Formats: sequence, structure tokens, C-alpha cells
Amino acid sequence: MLDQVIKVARDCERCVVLTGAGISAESGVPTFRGKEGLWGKFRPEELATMEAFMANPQIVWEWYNWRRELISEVKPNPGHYAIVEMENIFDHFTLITQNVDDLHRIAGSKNIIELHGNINKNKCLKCSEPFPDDQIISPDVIPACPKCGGQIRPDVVWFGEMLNADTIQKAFDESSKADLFLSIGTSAIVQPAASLPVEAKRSQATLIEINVNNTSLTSIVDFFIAEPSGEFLPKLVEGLKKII
Ligand code: BV8
Ligand code: ZN
Repeated sequence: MLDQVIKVARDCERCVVLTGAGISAESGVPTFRGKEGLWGKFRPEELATMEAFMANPQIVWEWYNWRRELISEVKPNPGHYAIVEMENIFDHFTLITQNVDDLHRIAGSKNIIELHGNINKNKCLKCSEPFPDDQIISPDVIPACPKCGGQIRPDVVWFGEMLNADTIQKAFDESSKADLFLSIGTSAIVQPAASLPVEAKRSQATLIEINVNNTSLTSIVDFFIAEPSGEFLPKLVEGLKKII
């Protein structure tokens, strides 16, 4: 399968990669819906929503700080680094991530579309002013906005919240122009992100899925690679570098 994928990929010019929590699993970041997943103890509706934050700001704030703590101790894995190299292999390369863990940027990826925001960023609930990154935030006291005194919240997209219009538009534009689309480590459940690979397929891209489990996307992909992304991606990049 690797040789077939290399053969197809080498003739492609516009490559788009969509990643989900699975790309960070080998770094030790729990996925959302896996058995050891973040949601194992909670349900998405309980915590990653505006309603949850309004009802229990303290619990939501502490959950995000627990995740920030956890993410601050992990490193990118070979899958992240292979994606960095892909930027130099394809004429046009776009990385779209659903993850908020910042590991792609830390690994060195440049052109990243962060669909759901970034867990290390905060903003004001009231005036949306970004909260300065260098301000120390205590794990259990929610800071007040220096500009208007409003409550600070994590700058991520919660369930039920709209994604940034320009961000999602750019993601769909790139997906519709791709001739190669890799869906990596995502259960392809969360919308509208899960529609991006479908859009690419509709626009005649070759669609490749890399996941340790089948997903709702698997039945429409051209190649399904049932391997951990941290193992398959470095082999793919090594193979492409040899022939390009
Ligand atoms: C919106 C930030 C609309 C917060 C997240 C249709 C259209 C529009 C909306 C909806 C719709 N249908 C339903 C909705 C509502 C909702 C939704 O999609 N719900 C789902 C549960 C059905 N969507 C929304 O609310 C979105 N908003 O569109 O609003 C709207 C319209 C009008 C007016 C107002 C609003 C907002 C969605 C964004 C939510 N925020 N994150 C935070 O992180 O705290 S989503 C969250 O899930 C993460 O970002 C995560 O990345 C994302 C997706 O999950 P995955 O990444 O796929 O992770 P998962 O664990 O599920 O899967 C991991 C995969 O990896 C598995 O398949 C596993 O097998 C695999 N894997 C594991 N290890 C490896 C591996 N693969 C390879 N290698 C390995 N080693
Ligand atoms: Zn404010």
C-alpha cells in the first residue's frame, strides 16, 4: 500500500492535510473519543460548551488548565515532523488541524489553519480582547479582562459556536482545490471539519485516510492506511523524498 500511495502522491501538486486528535496520540495527548479519551470522564456537552462555562466556569476553567498542563509536558511525535517535511515536498501544501494543542506549530509547521483555536490562547468573554499570553494564569482563579473587566475564557471553538468564517472558508477553498487530501487521526465526526475531506473527494482529489480505526469516512476513501500516523507518515515522506 505504501508504494501505491507514494506513486499517486508524487504526481500531486496541491496537498491538503487534515489532522485530528489521533496525530497527537503518540505524543501522549488523550484523544477525544478513544477509550482513554478526554471525554472518557466527561461528555463534550458537559465541558466544551458556552453553557457549561456559564453554568460552571470554575470546572471548565480547571479542565482546560489540566489539559494545558498535560500538553505543556508533551512533545511533537514523528507524525508531526513528517508533516513539517511535507511542506517542502509539495508545490502547494496546506495543513488544517482540528487540534488545539499547538504541537504542529511547535514541530515547525508554518502554514497552519487552526479550525478550533488554540488551548494556550485566552480571550475576553465580553469584548473578545485577546488575553496577553505572557500573563500568568492561575489554575483555579479565572482572570478578569484588563480592558473591560469581563471574564476570560479559553480561545477555542466550543460546541455550538461558529468557527471563524474566514478560517473555515479558507479550509474549504483549499480542500476543493486539492488533488491530494490526507485525513489523519480524526474520527470524522465533528462538523464542519468532517465535511472537508468530502469536499476534496467531490472535487476529484485522491483521498487517503490514516487511522488505527475505521471511521465514517473510510467507505469513501481511495486508500485506507490502518497504521499509527507516527509510523506511516515518516515512511511516506522518506519514500517521496527519494523520488522527488
Ligand atoms: C458549528 C475545541 C454550528 C474545544 C472542538 C453539522 C453542521 C454544523 C454543526 C454540526 C453539525 N452536526 C452537529 C453539529 C454540532 C457540532 C458537532 O459536530 N457535533 C458532533 C459531536 C456531532 N459542531 C459544532 O458545534 C461546531 N460548531 O458548526 O456550529 C452553528 C451554526 C449556527 C449557529 C451556531 C453554530 C463546532 C465544533 C468545534 C468543537 N470544538 N475542540 C476543545 O478542544 O476543548 S472539537 C474536538 O473534537 C477537538 O477539536 C477534536 O479535534 C475534534 C474532533 O475530534 P477528533 O480530532 O476526530 O478526535 P477523536 O478522539 O474523535 O478521534 C481521534 C481519532 O484518531 C480516532 O478515529 C482514532 O481512531 C484515531 N487515532 C488514535 N490514535 C491514532 C489515531 N489515528 C492515527 N494514528 C494514531 N496513533
Ligand atoms: Zn474584555
